[in-house]
Amino acid sequence: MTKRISLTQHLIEQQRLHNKIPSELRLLIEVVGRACKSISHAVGKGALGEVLGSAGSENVQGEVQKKLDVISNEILLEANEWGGHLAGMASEEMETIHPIPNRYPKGEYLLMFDPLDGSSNIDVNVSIGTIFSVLKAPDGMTTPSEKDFLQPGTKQVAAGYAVYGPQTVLVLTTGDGVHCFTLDREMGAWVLTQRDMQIPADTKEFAINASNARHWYPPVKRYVDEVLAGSTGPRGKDFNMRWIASMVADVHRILNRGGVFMYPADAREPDKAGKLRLMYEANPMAFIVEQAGGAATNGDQRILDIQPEKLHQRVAVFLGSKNEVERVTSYHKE
Ligand code: P6P
Repeated sequence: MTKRISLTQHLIEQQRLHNKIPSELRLLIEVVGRACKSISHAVGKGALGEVLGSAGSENVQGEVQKKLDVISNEILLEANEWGGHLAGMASEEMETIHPIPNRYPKGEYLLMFDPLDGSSNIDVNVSIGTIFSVLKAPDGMTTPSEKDFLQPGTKQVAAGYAVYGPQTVLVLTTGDGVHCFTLDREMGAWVLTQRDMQIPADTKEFAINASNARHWYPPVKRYVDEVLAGSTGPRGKDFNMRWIASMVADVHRILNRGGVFMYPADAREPDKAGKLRLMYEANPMAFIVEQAGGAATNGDQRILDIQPEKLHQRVAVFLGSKNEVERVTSYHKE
């Protein structure tokens, strides 16, 4: 077995050997890693920690907040406020951006996150996770405003997610491949367990919430009908379907064995945007997927090229095995 190295050693190697990441960014990623360990601990307690169920409030999305949504958001805010590497934060759980309090030093990065993705799975013990994205603050910025966060996904300097499942894993890219760390609970350390993850270009597995089929636009309906027809249809091979309703878990499966994940816009939304959020779900996942040799579009263009207009804007998402994403995207263009 190859010698295991920690997240810290991996990041220092990236910083020192490859000059890929500045020390401030390394520190930021380590702080986020520590926060994800704390969230994993809180999630793992379940009913014993009296952290299940609803918080009795709604977030900016109009979704009922779970206690663990609020706890996870607080953990990330508190862990990152004092470090001196951030100029501001934004979260799915907060309507406006969260500037760094004046009593703390400011840094040059902006951090966005979905603190606990897949909340509908919390109370039934199905994998959930944290998704995060890091941007550089615009040059000359003093006090951050929402517009400073509205940068296309190509400007991300780091992105990652944690999955709180049978294992707790942290998957990270800083633009130099995708690497996976598994939490060693005895040592409390993130240990490198997979380097340079690669998504197979072809797959026999697709992920979509099929209960929305009657609302889909024709290109999605055509793609899904073809994969459902399997070896009897134009694809000439049988497909399997998975839908965990936790994006982090579906994406992690795809990173490990290929697949195509789809959350399309459908006839229910007049603005044709879909459900998932661009800044702290689609962009970080698109950066990771592309770094692993996959593709990510909104059916029309590369997700990373989209110029954001609003902090919580939604976007249609097709991501995963390159050849399948290109196929379903091509159907949108016919
Ligand atoms: P649906 C979780 O709420 C989430 O944002 C993603 O993690 C997941 O892929 C999707 O929504 C599930 O949506 O409509 O199937 O419940």
